[in-house]
Amino acid sequence: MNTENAIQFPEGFLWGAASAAYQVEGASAEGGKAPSIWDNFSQLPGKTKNGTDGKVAVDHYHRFREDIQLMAKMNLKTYRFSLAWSRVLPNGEVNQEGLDFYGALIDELIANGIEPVVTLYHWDLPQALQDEYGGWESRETIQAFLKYAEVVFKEFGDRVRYWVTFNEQNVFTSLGYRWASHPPNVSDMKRMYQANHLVNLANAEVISLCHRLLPDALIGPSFGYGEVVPETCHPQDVVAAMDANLFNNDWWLEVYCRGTYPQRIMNVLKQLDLDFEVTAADTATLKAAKPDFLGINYYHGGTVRRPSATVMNEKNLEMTDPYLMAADGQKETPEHLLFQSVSNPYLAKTDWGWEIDPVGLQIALRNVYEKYQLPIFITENGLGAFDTLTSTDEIDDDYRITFYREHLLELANAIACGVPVIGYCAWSFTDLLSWLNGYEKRYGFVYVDRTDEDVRELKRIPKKSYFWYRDLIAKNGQQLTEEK
Ligand code: BGP
Repeated sequence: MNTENAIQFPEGFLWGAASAAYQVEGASAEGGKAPSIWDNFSQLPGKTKNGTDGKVAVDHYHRFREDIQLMAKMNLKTYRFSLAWSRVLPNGEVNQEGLDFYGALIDELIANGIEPVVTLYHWDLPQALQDEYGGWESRETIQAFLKYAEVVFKEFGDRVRYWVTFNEQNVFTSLGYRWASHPPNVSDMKRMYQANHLVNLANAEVISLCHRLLPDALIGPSFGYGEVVPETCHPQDVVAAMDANLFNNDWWLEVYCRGTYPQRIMNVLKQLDLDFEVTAADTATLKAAKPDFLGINYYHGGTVRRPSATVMNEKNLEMTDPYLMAADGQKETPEHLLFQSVSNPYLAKTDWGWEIDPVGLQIALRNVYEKYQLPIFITENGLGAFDTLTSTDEIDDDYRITFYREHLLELANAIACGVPVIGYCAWSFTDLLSWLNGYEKRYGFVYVDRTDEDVRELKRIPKKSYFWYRDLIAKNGQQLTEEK
């Protein structure tokens, strides 16, 4: 289906932009804030690009009023941001200055007609919880998370309607516990699956808590979703893509939406001794919680083929389920025998090699909705690029406008196909710190003048895409039709 002549976004569609505390706030040791795991991890040699960190970031902590004025002039309807848990409860006790900061931010947004969308956890666990309990490997951390959530639900629940539980659980658990490229800097798949289970419990419990305390609020996780497609129509490639979607997407979405783990993966994990304990009480907790919406962060999907002939032949596995035949005790990675990632020759790539796949957004939205039947909120989508200032201090980021236009057309197609989409948060409003790529991988509608090494004046300069998005919002997306 296409919407050539009539692009329709729902009345009240939440046009927005998103950020995360560690990536924008700075003031990492001000206002009573304690260190988070990211404050410490970024100081480890070689972990981030040029040792970049969030000490100053783009100084949103001190400049949020200026930033919100820019948002208002852009017609932004919503702003998704995260609370730094270590600012709110630095050492387990409430820090009034931290609450006051977020209270002022929320009030300023509302005064400017901008709906706040608050993420509870965008990766910056208080370091004290990591040190004391082992972070997400301990059920104590779930209790600490619930205490923190209760504080902010009670404090801001009268003004905040939309809450996001965890940002990209799939990303922070795998980068943190498998690839050791995020804190807590661990490379151990058994520990990863265990930590992931506890985060699932925390997610479920905080949703139930929110529903108890704030019956009118809407809460859900933000998941980093990428649809996986087969490289060819070879039936084994199709099976490989099914498995990849299970491993990369439904492994989390099934738990969020149905409270159960896909049996296929549980079997594989058991075979590899990567399984983890799920008690009857855990299952009850997972099943009791139902998100009100699914937040989808969409950057790109993936393409896979069946495992190489070598792997298949070595194990004499052609045309059968490799896990039924795998030798006892082998320590392969779970994905190894099921699918191999390949690049998609039909797609262009960003300066950082990420595939650009707007149609993949339509596919993702339609599939997720068909399976899980929940309203969807696009909580992130954007393009990381090198932006350059012209001699007259402008940024002609036509490539970013093209990126957004193409993705929003596909979003409109998904809506036209019947997917209820609440809103769309571009990543990001201002330029900000990229976790591992420093300050030169720019995502914002607003340029922030700083480099990895030099904080400079942090001057804000709206880019060409800023004005394009402003006009788009003013006409609730109609401009996309005119531009076609
Ligand atoms: C998402 C994160 C964001 C943001 C974005 C861009 O996974 O939720 O916080 O960082 O990716 O990623 P990067 O900065 O690595 O380009």
